[in-house]
Amino acid sequence: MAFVREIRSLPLSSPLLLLQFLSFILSTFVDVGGAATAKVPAIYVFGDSTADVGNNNYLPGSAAKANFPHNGIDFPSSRPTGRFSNGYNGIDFLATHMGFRRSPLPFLSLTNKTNHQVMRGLRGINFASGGSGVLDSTGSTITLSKQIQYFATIQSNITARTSRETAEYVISRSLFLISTGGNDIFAFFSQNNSPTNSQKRRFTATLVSECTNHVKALYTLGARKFGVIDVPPIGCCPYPRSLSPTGDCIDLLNELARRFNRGMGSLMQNLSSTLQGFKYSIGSSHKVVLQIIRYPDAFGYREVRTACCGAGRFNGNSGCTPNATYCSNRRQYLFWDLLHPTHTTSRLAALAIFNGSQQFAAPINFRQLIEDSN
Ligand SMILES: *[C@@H]1O[C@H](CO)[C@@H](O)[C@H](O)[C@H]1NC(C)=O
Ligand SMILES: *[C@@H]1O[C@H](CO)[C@@H](O)[C@H](O)[C@H]1NC(C)=O
Ligand SMILES: *[C@@H]1O[C@H](CO)[C@@H](O)[C@H](O)[C@H]1NC(C)=O
Ligand SMILES: *[C@@H]1O[C@H](CO)[C@@H](O)[C@H](O)[C@H]1NC(C)=O
Ligand SMILES: CC(=O)N[C@H]1CO[C@H](CO)[C@@H](O)[C@@H]1O
Repeated sequence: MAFVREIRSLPLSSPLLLLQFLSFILSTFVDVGGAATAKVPAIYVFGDSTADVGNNNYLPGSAAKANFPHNGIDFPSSRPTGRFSNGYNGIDFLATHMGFRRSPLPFLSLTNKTNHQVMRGLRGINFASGGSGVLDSTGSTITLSKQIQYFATIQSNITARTSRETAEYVISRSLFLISTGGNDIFAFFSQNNSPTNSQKRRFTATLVSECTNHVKALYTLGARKFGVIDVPPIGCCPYPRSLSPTGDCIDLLNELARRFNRGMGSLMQNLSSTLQGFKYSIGSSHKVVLQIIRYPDAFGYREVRTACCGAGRFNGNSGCTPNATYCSNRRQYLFWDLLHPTHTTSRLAALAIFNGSQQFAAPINFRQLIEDSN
């Protein structure tokens, strides 16, 4: 119930705004692929399974993997790559919009040859790891702190092999993409599904404060342009719905996501007014997903509750494994598996975040962020 109230009160529901949103999407579809040269030297990606392009494939014991069918069924050659998607994920589309021919490679796929790392590092690297969170205690995969340590080794290799000036030039003009927070919220929820207001406040304040350390660590290593992707209404994923007796979204998860997102907005604004040269945009996958849930028809969706691939209620009881069933009309599904969006949803979200209005990316969109050359 609270969830319904929430989406009704969103200020982006006027038909005019929706029309503008749709028309920019149509105009941008034509643009994609015609991209010429990259608009930033490199993209460095940090976060969880919403951004992982295969790092976890290199972690033998990890449970958070997607390098098996039916994942990747719509990827070129129907190849599972470790992306939690039927095709590409949001990072892939953002990289294309920024003029790259492909998404930056997973850090763990790079060989240990310093030259190779430096060459790749100059074009961007993806450090994201499915299952990770803001907190080191969340998940058992490559923590965000560890991802930043990996970047530090790349930064020092670039500096050693080129020059301090080159490293500073490349890194300060590159985009640092961060997509994280959802797993911390799930972990908190699994330990306490009826927290008091002060417990909620304390938890999200801890997350935001830990993010302050992460972002400052990257700034110290030379990062200046930050693209943060906020936490979607994760209470509406097929997995939480499958736990809910009524099949409704789990409000508490959505509320924690909103609190964390608000805190991140405040944090980034504060950092931009205190740290020299600090620039940022927060892309709202949250608002894109709420729009799709509210206006499925307008976006060509037929199913916004059940996952395309999985098992059990809402296909939300287990992941997309080789023995799971999957849908044929994948373009009409919001969710690919119990927790992740489809290729189609990721494409829509990336377009809105890259080139949309302030509803979807604020205070500027990702295009404006990377075109800012000061
Ligand atoms: C971004 O949107 C503007 C209109 O707001 C449009 O002119 C432009 O072609 C779009 N660019 C891309 C790369 O999508
Ligand atoms: C790089 O070296 C480390 C430790 O020496 C090793 O664990 C890792 O598997 C190596 N990575 C690759 C891609 O060979
Ligand atoms: C941002 O700054 C304001 C004003 O100093 C402060 O009240 C707020 O707590 C800060 N937010 C974060 C997340 O640091
Ligand atoms: C599907 O396979 C997974 C492991 O790949 C297994 O845990 C699960 O029980 C299987 N489910 C069914 C319905 O066979
Ligand atoms: C020259 C230099 O800084 N080399 C470092 C490159 O990164 C690896 C780790 O990935 C370090 O072990 C090297 O010392």
